[in-house]
Amino acid sequence: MGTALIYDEEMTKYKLLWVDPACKIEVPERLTVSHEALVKTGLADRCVAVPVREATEADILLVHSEEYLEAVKKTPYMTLEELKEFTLQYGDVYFHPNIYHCAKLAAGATLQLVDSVMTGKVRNGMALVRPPGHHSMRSAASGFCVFNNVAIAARYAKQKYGIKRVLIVDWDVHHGQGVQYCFEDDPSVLYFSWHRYEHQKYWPQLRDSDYGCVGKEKGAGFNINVPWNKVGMKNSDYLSVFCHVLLPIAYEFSPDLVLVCAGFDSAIGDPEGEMRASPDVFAHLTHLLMNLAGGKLCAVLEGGYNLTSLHQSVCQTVQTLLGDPAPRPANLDGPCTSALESLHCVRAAHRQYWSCLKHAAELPTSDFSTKRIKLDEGGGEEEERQKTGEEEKSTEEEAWPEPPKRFTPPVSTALVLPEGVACPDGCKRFTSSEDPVIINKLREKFLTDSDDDLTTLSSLTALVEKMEKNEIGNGLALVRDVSMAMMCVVEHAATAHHDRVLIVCVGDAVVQSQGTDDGKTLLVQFSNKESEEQKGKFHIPVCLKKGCSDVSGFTQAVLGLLLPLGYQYDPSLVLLVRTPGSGLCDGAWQQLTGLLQGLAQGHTLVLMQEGEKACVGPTASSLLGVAAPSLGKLHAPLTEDVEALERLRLGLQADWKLLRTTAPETGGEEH
Ligand code: Q9C
Ligand code: ZN
Repeated sequence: MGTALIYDEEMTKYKLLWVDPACKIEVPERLTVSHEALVKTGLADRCVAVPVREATEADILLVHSEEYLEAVKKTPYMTLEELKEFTLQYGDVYFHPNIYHCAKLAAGATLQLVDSVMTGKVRNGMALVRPPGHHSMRSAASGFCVFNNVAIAARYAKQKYGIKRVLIVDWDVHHGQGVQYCFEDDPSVLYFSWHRYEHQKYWPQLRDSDYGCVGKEKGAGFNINVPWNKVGMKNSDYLSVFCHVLLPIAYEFSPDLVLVCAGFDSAIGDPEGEMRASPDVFAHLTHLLMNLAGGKLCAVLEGGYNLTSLHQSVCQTVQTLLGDPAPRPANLDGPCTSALESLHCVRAAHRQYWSCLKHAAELPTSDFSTKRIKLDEGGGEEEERQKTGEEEKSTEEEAWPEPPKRFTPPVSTALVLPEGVACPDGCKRFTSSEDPVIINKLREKFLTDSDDDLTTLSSLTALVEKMEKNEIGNGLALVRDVSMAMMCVVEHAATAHHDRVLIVCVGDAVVQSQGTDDGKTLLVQFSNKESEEQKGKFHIPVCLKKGCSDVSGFTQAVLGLLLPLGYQYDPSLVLLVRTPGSGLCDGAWQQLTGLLQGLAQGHTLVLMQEGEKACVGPTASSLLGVAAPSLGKLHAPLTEDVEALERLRLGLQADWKLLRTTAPETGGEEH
């Protein structure tokens, strides 16, 4: 199952024909540069090329009014003066004799992508389109957008394929107000957007873009706005919003299809966004969405105006859709105070709608909107001055390193299996040549004389080395004694140049905590054992009342606790251990396996006890990059579990800043 790429040069054939400083950044080269980069890196060749088509009138009318369509339809016949005149009624957009044609192709390309994914021709894909769509409204063009490509696609997918729930993730740096207005009273389409806001000082300067706009009537709770009130947001800020807002809600919502308003003006170097996230953050954002909706994900280009950061970000996104392991995320030092304020406000605004947020901290009485209201009234001059100073600084061109080359290991998934257990398709059965010296060492260290054990352990050590050399991506071993195998891997990893190992333990394996406080290993253990005390920064027991059998509680722990810990720890190897009787269902286990592959360049080694043969197939498929099946709509987790998790997070957030969801001095004045 492949990745679709939809592009047509025709969409480069319109441009700004007069002088307009607000529009001069939206150039045809945005598309050519992105496409050329995909060709040059060989990524385009690995995709399934799908042709564009023109959206039909019926398609366009799913979102837009007849009057608006009729008006736009006339633009190909207008003179330059008439085009200018026509443009004036809208904000920050321009028309050209060929833009109507391109706008039909942009919407049609998006629908071709939806068709390819929904019919199973491909698993996922990206459409490179111009003009973008997310600002355009029922009867208005706006912000370079003519037709709302993604909004049309959401309605189209629901109508044509009868799907119940669509998630739209808008990671463009602007608020897609057009998408919000289209679905604000519709609970079947969940819209998430983060955007530069600066307390309503930034375009499009709408109150409607603030966190308090959660949707209307039946759609209340299904519109999520994350306003950025400062520029300069980084990878940590983006990833913490994913872990603490978007993903928990998205998993609870359980979409049948994910559409991404994939604007890259939220990346470093962009003159509009002025944010500082590196292009490889999009590999992670993409990866984190790829296990929703059974992997059905359509990314559609929106903004992105720094040609370099744009093409780098596009390549990161497409390469991730293709299934290549994501690069290790660097410098995740936790979100900034302003991002934490936003995070806190959004979680508080949505806690009444989503059970995953029920225990989010309430908003303090002096909530942050007071600041905005003061600004509206002409106050906040002090802040005005500060902001001006900052803007002078940020106009300096900022350089950033080119994202490191990502390459796929020659062997994706290697399995160490006892004789008689079949090796699933696509995986390689792994045995090491048995070096007697190594065998002897292992015999002494682990006090075992079982030849089977020794063969397994020596294979495991060889596998760990091959992962470090990137010759093998990930692996799975079915072993007689998981605890012994785990100790063996951890010891060997250190000598095999693995700097940090994240151990994720599902169930109550006997875990020796000795040696885990030097930071070389971080152990996170999920079980129902009545609370073991937390044993320092690097040994974190997560106690769930019903162990791992409550999918909701478990998922919440994975998204809000394990992922941020894992991202901040940045391991070079993930050791995922499953003990018998953990109670975890296959689906949740596959989600866990899939999500963890965003870490350590995808180097995950799974250890399972011999009796769990039945789980080899599902695990191998997740390791191979097949999307985990959807867990379905999640019910409310157990209150005790949520409270326990919240306590755990609070206790750990001094050490692990990516766990924070509130600003250090909530409601305070500092930034
Ligand atoms: N400097 C998209 O990214 N201009 N549209 C804002 C403030 C409008 C962006 C002016 C930017 C529209 C798809
Ligand atoms: Zn944008």
